[in-house]
Amino acid sequence: MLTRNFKNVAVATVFGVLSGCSGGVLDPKGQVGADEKYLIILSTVLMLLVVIPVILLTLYFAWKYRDGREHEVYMPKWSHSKKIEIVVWFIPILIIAILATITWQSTQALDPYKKLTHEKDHLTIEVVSLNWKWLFIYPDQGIASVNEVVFPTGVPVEFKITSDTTMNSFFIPQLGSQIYSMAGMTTKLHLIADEPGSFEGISANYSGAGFTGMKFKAIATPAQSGFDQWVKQRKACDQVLTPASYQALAEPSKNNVVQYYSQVSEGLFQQVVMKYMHDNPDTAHPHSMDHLAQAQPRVEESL
Ligand SMILES: [Cu+2]
Repeated sequence: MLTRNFKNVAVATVFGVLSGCSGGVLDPKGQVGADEKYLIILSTVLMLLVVIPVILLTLYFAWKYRDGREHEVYMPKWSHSKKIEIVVWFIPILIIAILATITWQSTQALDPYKKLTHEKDHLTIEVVSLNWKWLFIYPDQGIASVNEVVFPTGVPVEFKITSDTTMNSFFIPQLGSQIYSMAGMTTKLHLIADEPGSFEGISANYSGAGFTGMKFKAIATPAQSGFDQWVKQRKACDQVLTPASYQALAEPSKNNVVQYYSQVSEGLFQQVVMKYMHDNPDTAHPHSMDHLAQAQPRVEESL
């Protein structure tokens, strides 16, 4: 009876702990997220190879050399052990070498700027972080949305990200990789959803009073047709994103509802980026998006 109760409690605990993972980085719904979950688990296990023996040996030595012990050999002149030296040097070096190799390979493989290898073309979505909401512009579809981003399942998405305010961090935990959004710069992130669903999107970088409400839904439609239909619906609404209505949108506001724009004035994203560059003679002339992306140092390098 007692055993069965214990089992129930144990099972409930395990499920309780695991359910805490749903919706986070340990519950990935796309290839990038899945690769990163594997990395997290692999590096944790490698580090536990050191941590667990250290904990066990600490307890063992505390017990072995306890006060009042008998029959231990007393060696006051002891000073060196090849065996111990080998263990304390070789094992950490080996683990660091393995971690370094994995880090090197995975930073190349999971480079957020690198296009995903996929038979389908990338869908481009431009992201602007505002106080305190997210604006998504679909340059090819000519529409925009606030606090909701929609794309088809199984299609790689290229996010081009900037900020019209302080630094934020664009993060959809279940799809993987977060990246900073910064004024006057474009950062890039390539993600894919392998399963349809609605995923939480957040800013992973505190940006002031309305920060807690600065959330968005990332919706992966089951098929391309679902996305096309969503675009069609957005085209039907009557709000238009012009430089003037953008100015109104960019005013600080908290806990924003989802909004849609059926049209977006051409090059708005680029204008937002360039807004912060006018004092720099090197960048004062108009740039094409691609030129801009190439000319900028990458975020990692510039930090
Ligand atoms: Cu130039």
